[in-house]
Amino acid sequence: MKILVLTDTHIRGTTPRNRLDEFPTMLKKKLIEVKDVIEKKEIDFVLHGGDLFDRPDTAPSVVGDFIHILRDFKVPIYTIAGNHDLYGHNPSTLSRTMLGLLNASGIINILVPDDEEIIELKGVKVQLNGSSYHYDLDKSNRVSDYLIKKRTDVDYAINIVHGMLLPRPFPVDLDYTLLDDIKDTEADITITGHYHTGFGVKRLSEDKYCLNPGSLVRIGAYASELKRKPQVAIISLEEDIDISLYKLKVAEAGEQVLDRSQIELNEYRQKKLAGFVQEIKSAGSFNSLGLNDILNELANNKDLDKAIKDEARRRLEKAEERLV
Ligand SMILES: [Mn+2]
Repeated sequence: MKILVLTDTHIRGTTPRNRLDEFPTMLKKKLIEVKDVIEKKEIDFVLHGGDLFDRPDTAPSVVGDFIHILRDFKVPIYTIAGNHDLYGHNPSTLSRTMLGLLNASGIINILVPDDEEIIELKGVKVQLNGSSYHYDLDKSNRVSDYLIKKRTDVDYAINIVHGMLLPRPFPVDLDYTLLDDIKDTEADITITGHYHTGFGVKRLSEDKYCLNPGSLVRIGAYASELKRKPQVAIISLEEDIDISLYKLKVAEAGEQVLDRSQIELNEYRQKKLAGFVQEIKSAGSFNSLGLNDILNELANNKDLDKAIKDEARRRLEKAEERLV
């Protein structure tokens, strides 16, 4: 059985200001290459890690264009909702979104945590579970979305989560889950999206794997994105698990598609923000640099006037937005 994995396609009809090329055209080219890989490697089905769309209300004309390509995959597509697929990052809005519409029309299939999909092909039986984005994911040591039970009658179990699963701690305030925290999962392969840089293939143990091939698109103007070549993963399930990564040939070098001046602007803003946080810290007795802590302490600080508090909140919000 062969499975192709891709994530965070962020389908949209416009070009982000960080990009130098025409984003929708390039994304179509990439997905057509994915279609060719599906044919050539005789892929049985596709797993998508969420954020299929950049917005929940993507224009019907744009969705229509991309539906043509997804249907050309000619294999089932299983996915989960990413935060960008939903209104206000709220899972209960799914039925009103374009992703919800694609699910209702059978173009894609949304996986859920407790009711696994069973696929039996070429003598291999696989269980698929999935967790869409929700508010509590990755919050305060909550790992339950990553821990699934494997049925006794399947050969392999795969769990796909739109969460911030990372190989090592992140140096900024951000909710995340570490690979080390999910060692108790019975999933043979845990797949994530959300973290656009990705971490490729990692082993949780002798025979358990974690996979995040990284976003298929480069939207963020960060130095690390300049070096990254978008890729998909191909999982082969037979007697053993084999996972390989395939870099897209149509994807151009980072310098060709990302605007360096935007990257420099972002770095400049980050430095200014760090300086601002330092100033705020010295104006109050802030014990921690966590975003929520800063917001709470700001609310309780009686020595800062309202305009400063509002400006601080606005800048913190903007800084957080850039981390997504
Ligand atoms: Mn994303």
